[in-house]
Amino acid sequence: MTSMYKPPGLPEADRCLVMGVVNVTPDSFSDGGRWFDTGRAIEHGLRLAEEGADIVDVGGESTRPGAQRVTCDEEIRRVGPVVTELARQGVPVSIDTMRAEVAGHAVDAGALLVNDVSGGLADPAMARLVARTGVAYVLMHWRGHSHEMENRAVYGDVVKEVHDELRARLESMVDEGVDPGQIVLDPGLGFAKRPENAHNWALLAHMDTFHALGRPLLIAGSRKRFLGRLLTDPEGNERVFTECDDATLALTTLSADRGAWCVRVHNVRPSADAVRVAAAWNTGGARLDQGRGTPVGRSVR
Ligand code: PMM
Repeated sequence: MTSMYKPPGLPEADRCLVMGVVNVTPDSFSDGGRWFDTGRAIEHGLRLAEEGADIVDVGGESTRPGAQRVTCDEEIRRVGPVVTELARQGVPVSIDTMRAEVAGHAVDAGALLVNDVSGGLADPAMARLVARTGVAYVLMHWRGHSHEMENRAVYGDVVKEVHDELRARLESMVDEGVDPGQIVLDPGLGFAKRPENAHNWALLAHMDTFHALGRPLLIAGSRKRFLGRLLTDPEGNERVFTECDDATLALTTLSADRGAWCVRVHNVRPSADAVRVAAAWNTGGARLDQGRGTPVGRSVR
């Protein structure tokens, strides 16, 4: 099953897309510090595109639980040159930001997608920016900034509440002039969701509920703590995130099979293969028979 929706300006494929992550930060969940240098971040983004990323997501602010915010100027300093250079080299770029000003800079520099983990709640100017530019927009379920999200992870029925809150945000963005066709929804795995309460698994088990909102879905569980928690060893030690890429791959395969529009991952190549396997399986190889295939990677230089 593949998603039937095509947000504007983004790559099209008859399969789930893969978004590769470049965190230009010293302190992210899962790869903090490794690409905190403009040159290395650009090289990494190019490598992810060559490994099969359909979109490269560039972020300059960590959203790990407890993280403090960076200033807007610092965020622009981190992501600006990376977005500019990747876009110049033909890579489809997404900007991971909660700030309209950063998003505006990135769109001017060639970003095709604004990935806002706050779903428009952190910056009241975001909806206007998205409406004015017509850029594709990921609206994620969010209940507050990193320092407060743990306390807000309280649910009676997590699936219903996340669904209702996403729908309310979707309606609010549309009221502010955004075309619904621009919007991709994301249940926000790990954001105000507690790994010990199975919130994340409940959301994944009910993807059909989120499909019913009528928009493409982005699933971003790569290396998140609920995977490490699931893989706790007999001594009670959670699996560290660096050892969660096989579990992430399983998540990609299942998400693609359940109709996700895109998965966001740190280790691109295995997921790029998996989405092709899922598509071939679900079409009985129909597209392969037509000789079109689904080539991995792109020449970007
Ligand atoms: N998670 C992180 C960052 N950006 N964007 C979307 N749309 N959805 C997510 O769940 C999401 C995101 C945090 O993960 P990282 O710091 O390991 O990249």
